[in-house]
Amino acid sequence: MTTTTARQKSHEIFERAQQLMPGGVNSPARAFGAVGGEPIVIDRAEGAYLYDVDGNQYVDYVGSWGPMILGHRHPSVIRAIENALSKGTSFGAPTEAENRLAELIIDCVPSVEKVRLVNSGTEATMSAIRLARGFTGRDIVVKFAGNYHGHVDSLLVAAGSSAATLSVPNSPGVTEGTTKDTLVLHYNDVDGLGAAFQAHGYRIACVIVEPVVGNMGCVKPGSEFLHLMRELTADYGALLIFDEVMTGFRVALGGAQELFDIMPDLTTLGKIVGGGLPIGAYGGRADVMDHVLPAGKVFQAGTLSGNPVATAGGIATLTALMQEPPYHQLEAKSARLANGLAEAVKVAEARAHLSRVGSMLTLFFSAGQVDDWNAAAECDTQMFAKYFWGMMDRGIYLPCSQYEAMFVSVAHGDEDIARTVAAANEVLSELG
Ligand code: KE4
Repeated sequence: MTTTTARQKSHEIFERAQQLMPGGVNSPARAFGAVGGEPIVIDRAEGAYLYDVDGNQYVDYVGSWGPMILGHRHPSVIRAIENALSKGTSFGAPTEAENRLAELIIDCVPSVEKVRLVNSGTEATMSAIRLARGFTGRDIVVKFAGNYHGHVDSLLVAAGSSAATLSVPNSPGVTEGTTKDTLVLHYNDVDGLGAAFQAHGYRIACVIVEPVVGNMGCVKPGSEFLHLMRELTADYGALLIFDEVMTGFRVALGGAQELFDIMPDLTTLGKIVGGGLPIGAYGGRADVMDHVLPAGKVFQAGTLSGNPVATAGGIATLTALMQEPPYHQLEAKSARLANGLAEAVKVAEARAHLSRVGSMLTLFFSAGQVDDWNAAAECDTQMFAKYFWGMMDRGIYLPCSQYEAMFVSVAHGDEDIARTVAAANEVLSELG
């Protein structure tokens, strides 16, 4: 197995980066804080591969944290972006491309009747929460420990100890006032969900949930959990928001709501919807969306929302996914990878468990299955860090945290999967 350890240029560039930008990065997830060492500086990407500035090649399972389901530089996406560029980059005025992308989202995502394009997943979730509060006239927002919805002030909160406990900020700069109406429950805690609605139901504006969690690692919802959430929100007049920024167009063309056949009131999207360019979106029931300015009174705006170059990337990506849905082949490929990793865990007698939904998966260094944040928090993150670097040195680029999901793309071939499983066998046996 070849190792890729020469990373001198990455080191020099990252040294300089730390003098220019906080932590040398433009998003903390990239700083390798959870695994130690320094991030690899990327020069270019193609298909399933990243190439760093020292010329090392890696099989990429981050995929820009989800967007690159077609693989890097998919020809039709690149062509569409180049074509858009030939007409200009931004107009600040309506374009037909925005209609086209909105139509594709509405065609793909079962519950979406109307949609607003924004520039990131965070903007999408922040706007959806404001809309839910504006539509219901209520204040309380329910979220779940281990779910991440972007850096929305009101959602940067520590987990409450019980259903009745309103939460406290977990980032400097977020005020008590901003989080006093945020209730944090435990994922898959059916009783806690019922108790929260019993205690606060008619004051709850919305529940926002990752219908398959990616942000504590890949964690599946229990069969009853999402259905009860849909029932309770409907019964109490609260809105159900599926945060499908990660699962949208990933676990199925119509996201988790198609997979589980549950219709939320609002859906937030990001990542794949832009095909690697900065797009987010929120949408859902037309009677709710028509409360958004200028149709309604809930304010939300954005200079580059619906940007013609970004929408070109999104249109090409969704068109490719609709014309040749890759979900069966992604399922087969991802299952082969998961089975190979699980086998490597067994042979090495490693204390680890694999969790997968479609082409998003996580190898948890845990004693048992991970169903919520309490279990995820028990993971051996030191062991994960050793596994991460062992795989990196064998040219396998994994998400740099135990609490992220790996993504398989259309571009990953059998040889990439085999190379990954072989590397995992070596690393897990060494760690054994
Ligand atoms: P962005 O603002 O990063 O586009 O989206 C925020 C967001 C919202 N909802 C979910 C379910 C998400 O997963 C995210 C962003 N995901 C992280 C990685 N898990 C993005 C990586 C980063 O922060 O750099």
